[in-house]
Amino acid sequence: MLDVIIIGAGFSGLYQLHSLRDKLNLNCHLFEMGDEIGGTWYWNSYPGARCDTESQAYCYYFDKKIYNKWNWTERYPAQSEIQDYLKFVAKELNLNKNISLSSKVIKMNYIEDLNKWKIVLENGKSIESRFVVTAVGCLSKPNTPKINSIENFKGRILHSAKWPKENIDFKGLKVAVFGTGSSGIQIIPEIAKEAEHLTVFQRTANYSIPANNHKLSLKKLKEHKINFDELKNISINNRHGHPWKHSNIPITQDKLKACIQTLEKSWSTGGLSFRDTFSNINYDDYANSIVSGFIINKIKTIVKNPSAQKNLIDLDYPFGSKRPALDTSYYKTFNQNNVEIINLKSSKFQSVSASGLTINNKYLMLDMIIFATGFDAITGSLLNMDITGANKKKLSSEWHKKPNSYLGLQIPNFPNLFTITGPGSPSVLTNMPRAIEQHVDWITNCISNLIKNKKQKIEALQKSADLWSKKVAEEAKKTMFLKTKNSWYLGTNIKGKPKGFIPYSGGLNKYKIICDEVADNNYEGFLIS
Ligand code: NA7
Repeated sequence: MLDVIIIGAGFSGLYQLHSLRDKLNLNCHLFEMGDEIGGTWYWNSYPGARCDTESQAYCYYFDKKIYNKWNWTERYPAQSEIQDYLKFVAKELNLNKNISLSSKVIKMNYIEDLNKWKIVLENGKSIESRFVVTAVGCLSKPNTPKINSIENFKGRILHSAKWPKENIDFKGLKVAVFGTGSSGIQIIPEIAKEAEHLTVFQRTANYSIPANNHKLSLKKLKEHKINFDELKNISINNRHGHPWKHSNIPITQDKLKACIQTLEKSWSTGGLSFRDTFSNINYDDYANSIVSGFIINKIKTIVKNPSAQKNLIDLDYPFGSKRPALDTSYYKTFNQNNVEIINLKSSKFQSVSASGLTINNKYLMLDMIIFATGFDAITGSLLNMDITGANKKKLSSEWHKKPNSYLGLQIPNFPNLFTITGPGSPSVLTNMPRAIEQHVDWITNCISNLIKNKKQKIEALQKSADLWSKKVAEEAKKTMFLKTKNSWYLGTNIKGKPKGFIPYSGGLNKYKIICDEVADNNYEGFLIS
């Protein structure tokens, strides 16, 4: 029997394997369903796929030597470069020998009288361990919409999150893209460069900030390495785990002109730090309306076609209540003659045939349909595994009404099972590697503590999870996140999914203090036996 099974070979699984195997000397094995390591960066290999966090921060901080050895080439790392980076780290730490690829976990159950977990792979093989750590990612179960009569279509259908590994030539093709979230916003300008015609189906317009991506100079790269300790310190104290300091200046009516000038500067710098230009953008209706209006004006200036412009500014929710995107020429793409946008809100979708679809009584010939329609986020990949805990409790039943979890780390009735970046933790609201490192370190210390004290089992108490869920809901009320009815943060993009704000929005910095206090108070809220 193994000490620990880790599921998933993305950022979290790789670091968890290293920590438990090399720091605690445990017998660990990692199972990964992909044919290569990389997690989300293995699957999402669509044209234009790129991280929205800057490269100097979208990497591990736990080992300065590894940080210094790797050289990023661009301000925002592209998908292939991130995957290469993860392969490099796995090689540096000699992780591959404890990883099984093409090994999808389909089922796991806790054997109560023996206090162990049994996991079952798709190939029928089963493996047992004392602990299980899920490192399955928050955006790993793709959401493919059910479109009436789609099975009639004889052209190619692709999903951005399950992108094929071969090179796809869009030249001369008539392509449709469904979805204008971060993935759609990245893929659309790339396909528009080649396709004969591109039709974008927009259900909800999005606020997007220029990425202003560029090659990194050697000087900049050196600077990042010299400033590593400072970068790390700033990121740990940032609400979202990003390497910049929060502004403490609010947008106020009396200084509006100066505020707009500052927004202009931030806009030309580009990046997610735009959200933090002022202290109250994410909390105050007035400040937010100024920023939302600012972006709408930018869209109006960039997009020349009146009908495209009208659709792209059809924004009935405040900036930042849904995840804002970063783009490279997204809005400009709609000035191209080969690109059109159809607003699904005001359209009548009729039918799909072998070579196209009919919408608003108009037939549209298509060679390819691309879904950039997102994910069953945060809980989807956990529920995908058919998990049964103590007292024969199924995770799917336990989470039928809401995904209850203590700190996003453990679920009552599922002893010795840890969930990296699970529901109720800051996860998707952060620069993920920072949230992941915090979780992995906490889990590693927790298991180390159990071993040191000759304990066998740790389990979140029901009342701790209930209280934590309340806290998660209270924190969300203080933000703009509830000012939209629909977002994947709220679970509304998936039919039948419980509705409610899923991640902890109080900030990664505050969350870390809470987790550390829980551990210092002898794992308060957990039952250890
Ligand atoms: P998102 O952000 O969930 O975006 C998915 C997009 O697909 C969004 O515009 C959806 O509209 C749209 N969508 C979903 N279902 C449909 C149907 N049935 N028809 C038309 N359009 C649909 O996923 P992404 O992959 O872009 O980004 C996920 C995260 O990855 C991102 O936030 C970053 O953290 C990185 P909706 O807004 O739901 O109306």
